[in-house]
Amino acid sequence: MNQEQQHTGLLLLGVGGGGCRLAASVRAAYGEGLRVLCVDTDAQPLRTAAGAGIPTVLLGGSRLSGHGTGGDAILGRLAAQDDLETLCAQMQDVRTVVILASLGGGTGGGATPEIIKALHDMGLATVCFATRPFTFEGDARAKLASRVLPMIEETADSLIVIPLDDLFSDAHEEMLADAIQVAENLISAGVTLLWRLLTKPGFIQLDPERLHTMVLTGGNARLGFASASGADRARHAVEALKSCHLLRKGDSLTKASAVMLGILAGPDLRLAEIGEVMDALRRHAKKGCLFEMGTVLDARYEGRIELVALSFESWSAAVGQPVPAATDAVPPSAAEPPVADTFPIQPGSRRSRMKGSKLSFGATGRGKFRDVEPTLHEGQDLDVPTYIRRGIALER
Ligand SMILES: Nc1nc2c(ncn2[C@@H]2O[C@H](COP(=O)(O)OP(=O)(O)OP(=O)(O)O)[C@@H](O)[C@H]2O)c(=O)[nH]1
Ligand SMILES: [Mg+2]
Repeated sequence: MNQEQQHTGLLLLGVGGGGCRLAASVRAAYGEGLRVLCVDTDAQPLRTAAGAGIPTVLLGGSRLSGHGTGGDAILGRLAAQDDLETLCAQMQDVRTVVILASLGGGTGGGATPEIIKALHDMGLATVCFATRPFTFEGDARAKLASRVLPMIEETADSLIVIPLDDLFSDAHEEMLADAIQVAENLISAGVTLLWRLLTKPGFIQLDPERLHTMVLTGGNARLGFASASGADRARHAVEALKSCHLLRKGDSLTKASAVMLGILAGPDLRLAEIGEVMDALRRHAKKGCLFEMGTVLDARYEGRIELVALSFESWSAAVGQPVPAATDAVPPSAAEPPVADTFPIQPGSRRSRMKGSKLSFGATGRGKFRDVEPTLHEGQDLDVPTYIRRGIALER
């Protein structure tokens, strides 16, 4: 681990195929200074990540032999429980974990809530960026994502949901076969910029400590970004940010209780332009909204201004993101039990952490899932992570 990585206490964690590809792409854009870890049930994406010098942890190797879950979120969850100990051992000097997961598959959907819960129980702050599948991927993936989101929300300090449909409409592209690639590039640009704001000296630097505080107090957020060049670029960039689908066309900014804004530009960025951006956003936001701002100056952005915003507001994945209506609705059946039933988790909520209580797994409440029957398998309660069941002490 190099000094830059150690200093920030930040770790980027990719979970599942999509999450790992995103993490690798942020790392490629950012460079060596970014501390990243990729975890998956499928050995193939991990080999690719390892080839790029990224540390990896294979989940559930003993049960899945490195072949992935084939879309089974229960297997994803069990696989995560099998290897939580190895994963948590990678957290030395880490204070805040930024998780990237693409929901819709078995690993991103099943393993992510388990992992976040374990990190939370270690006392780490967690920020989860989760993509929701494109509508064209079908109803089953959309439903799986919708059921997992409340579980992540319950345990993560901050959840940032990125509906791929919205992202794609911001990209102003036709639906193309490479839609996922376009989406991936955009998300990785947003996360890279956020990371650079936190770690690279700019005109005004955001520090990881503030992010840490903001995610603990701010809760859920939406991510938005926009760019503009030419005359009047500051005004155009703000207008573009305000019309960004990911920020609900400005609605999210209006409702935000806190906004973390990054300005990426070339050395030609003028002070007046920073003022113009901030004034316009302050006018747009509600009274008393807290703003944190940082800049990254990079010669490659000469002539351009890029804005990335994390807009913290109160919303719930459970109620705010309805499942798209099924066209060929299938009645609920034993073939598809609700995920909340099949893998109830015992989250320590961010609220209980805010009270300063250090939680152990046994002491945490079951949150929204408290009335759900435990998942018993060969006499063991699978809702209890493996490292607790086996009495393994984790290094803190
Ligand atoms: N960013 C990105 N997202 C992807 C990619 N492929 C799939 N996705 C998205 O990620 C969702 C989950 O797919 P995967 O990441 O392949 O699934 P997984 O988490 O690895 O789970 P399993 O393979 O089922 O164990 C999909 O529904 C897509 O929305 C990709 O190449 N890049
Ligand atoms: Mg996979």
